Amino acid sequence: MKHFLSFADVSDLNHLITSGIEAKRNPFADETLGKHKTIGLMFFNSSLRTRISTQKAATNLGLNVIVMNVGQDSWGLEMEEGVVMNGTKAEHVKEAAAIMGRYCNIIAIRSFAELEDRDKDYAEMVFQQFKKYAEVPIVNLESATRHPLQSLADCITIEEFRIKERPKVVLTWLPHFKALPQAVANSFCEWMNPMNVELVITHPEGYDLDPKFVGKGQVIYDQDKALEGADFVYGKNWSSYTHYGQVLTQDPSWMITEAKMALTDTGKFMHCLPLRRNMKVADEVLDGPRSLVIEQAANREWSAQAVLKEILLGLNA
Ligand code: AN0
Ligand code: CP
Repeated sequence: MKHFLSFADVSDLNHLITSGIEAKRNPFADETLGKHKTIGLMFFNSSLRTRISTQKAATNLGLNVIVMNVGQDSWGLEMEEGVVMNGTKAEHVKEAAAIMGRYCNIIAIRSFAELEDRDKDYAEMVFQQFKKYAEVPIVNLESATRHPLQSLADCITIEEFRIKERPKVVLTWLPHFKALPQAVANSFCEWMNPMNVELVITHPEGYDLDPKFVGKGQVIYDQDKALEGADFVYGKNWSSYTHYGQVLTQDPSWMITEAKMALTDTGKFMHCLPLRRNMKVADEVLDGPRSLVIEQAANREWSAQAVLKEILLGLNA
């Protein structure tokens, strides 16, 4: 594996899932693979899980880790080419990426959607610029349109908890007052498509995702109907893709409660976290036996380890 930006960089999903599960059983089996190599983690946005799990996974593989909060620890970065830099950004990505590429053997980046200009967000400029100028493998720690390390952890979690050969997996939109990106939902769909699952997506009208990510997922606008017989309920809020970045409704009836979970086939509840309790999901679900959110978050370490291992094998080859 060279870069890890999206599912397109994965040649064998089953191998990656198995590698994650093996890392969980034996975290230090490859503890010398990253020896004398450095990974830089660059955060343009906040993080708890991604920051710590990726750092931990890299350490398990013997990598040195540098973590940087862009714009706080370092200078603000200009991404556009040919501009007069008379604004707040003190450094251009051309220099910053080239220099980071000299210090680091792998660069991992988190840079969320700004939710103002859809074409701009979906062009993924930050990642394209780092890929172009850093000349080392780039790892996606959540970009404007995707969160693939989360999706791999989700695949691992579903693999661990599936009872049926082909479980029904329902991605449901949840109510929230803030505009959040589509990245987690997009990516979840992108990774569920090749899995042996029945993928159903439910959300209010106006919240349709980019069809490129939906793939063979079935869209049902009636949440109760969609939840019928579900084995896994995957909750997430996202802002509108068509009315880009807008919050069209905060309808509280979309919150996941025990009554909603009762419609499923003793389904399990998943969410990438962070989440606001009793806005998106009721305490009774999160604190009850159906919630997988802690297991799911713990699996972020193993998804990161599986990906970093593939990249290191590529670098060492
Ligand atoms: C982010 C999002 O929705 O993309 C990160 C999720 C992992 N969530 C928030 O900003 C609350
Ligand atoms: N799920 C996830 O990526 O969490 P953080 O934003 O805390 O990293």
